[in-house]
Amino acid sequence: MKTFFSEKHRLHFPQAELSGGEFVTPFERPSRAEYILNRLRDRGFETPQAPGDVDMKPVLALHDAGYIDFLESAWEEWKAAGFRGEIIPTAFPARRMQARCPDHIDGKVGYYALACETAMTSGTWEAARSSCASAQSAQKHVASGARSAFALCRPPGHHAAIDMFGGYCFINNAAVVAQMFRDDGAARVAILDVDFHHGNGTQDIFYDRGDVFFASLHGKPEDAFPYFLGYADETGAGGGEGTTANYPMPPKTPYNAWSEALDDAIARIGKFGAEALVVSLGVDAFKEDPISFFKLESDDFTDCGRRIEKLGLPTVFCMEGGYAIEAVGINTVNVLEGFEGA
Ligand code: OKP
Ligand code: ZN
Repeated sequence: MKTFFSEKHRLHFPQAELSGGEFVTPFERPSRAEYILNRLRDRGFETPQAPGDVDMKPVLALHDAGYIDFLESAWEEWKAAGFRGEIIPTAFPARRMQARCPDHIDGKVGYYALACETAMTSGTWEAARSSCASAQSAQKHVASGARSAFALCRPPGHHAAIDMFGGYCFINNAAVVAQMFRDDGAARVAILDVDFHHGNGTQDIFYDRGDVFFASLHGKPEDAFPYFLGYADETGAGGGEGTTANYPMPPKTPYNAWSEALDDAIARIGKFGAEALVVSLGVDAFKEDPISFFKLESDDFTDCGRRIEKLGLPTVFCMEGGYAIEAVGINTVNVLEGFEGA
């Protein structure tokens, strides 16, 4: 399987994440990519290919134009306002307030944020674009006939909604890949999100569309980030009724229960008639993940890859989360090896 990766991910390295009332080193940090790269190399994968330039057309087809403008200019506006730290939102359009975008950058940041753990810095926008570019190059490789490809995306994407960043995400890479498969002529596309966290952004983007099926396995919203989406009774709306499938699961969920949900999601995707598959590949369902609560073992990820392969679909894997950093490489590559027949 070919892999795609941009060194520009390093341009996104905030120093601080607000967690439990403290500023800590962000869980989503550049070294995560190193562990994955090392493991890919050790297991005999070809050297990852650098992506081409990002194509903003499918990005703008899914994300709000004002949101993309905001991401592009946020750092300059933040500096121009005289702020000296990293960009962190502090005020939000909460219940019964106005949903109008303010002019001041401090207000704009809150308007376009869904949470405040995710800081932005001078290189964040360029890194987010390069992450999306890797996903796009992987899609092009598969669209031109390869069975599968892996995009080592950093920053990740599945929390990025139509017009909101947060949960370490800015551009929804997996959604962009799905849209590109549609634009290339696939009538129906599926996105399978196996990251521990609900893919609220992906769900938001495709909620009322019947052409893209979205399935997510995740910690139940009563107990896990992003808290405000991902219930089982969210099944799609309008033309997209029935094309969203959520599998919220409780603390300590082991692989036997998790894999039942996986099999159900896979069966639904098969019945839907998807012609291409995008996997939001987070490996934070791992038992030792520091911010998650499922109990998957490293070998379970290999089995997960095998089960996904049985769909027989052209498949693009986009990296999402996984924070037990030394195991992130092992678990990620296990999924890819399982898919390839290990
Ligand atoms: C991003 B992805 C740490 C809480 C962290 C944000 C989690 C974002 C996960 N105290 N909350 O889905 O892996
Ligand atoms: Zn996650």
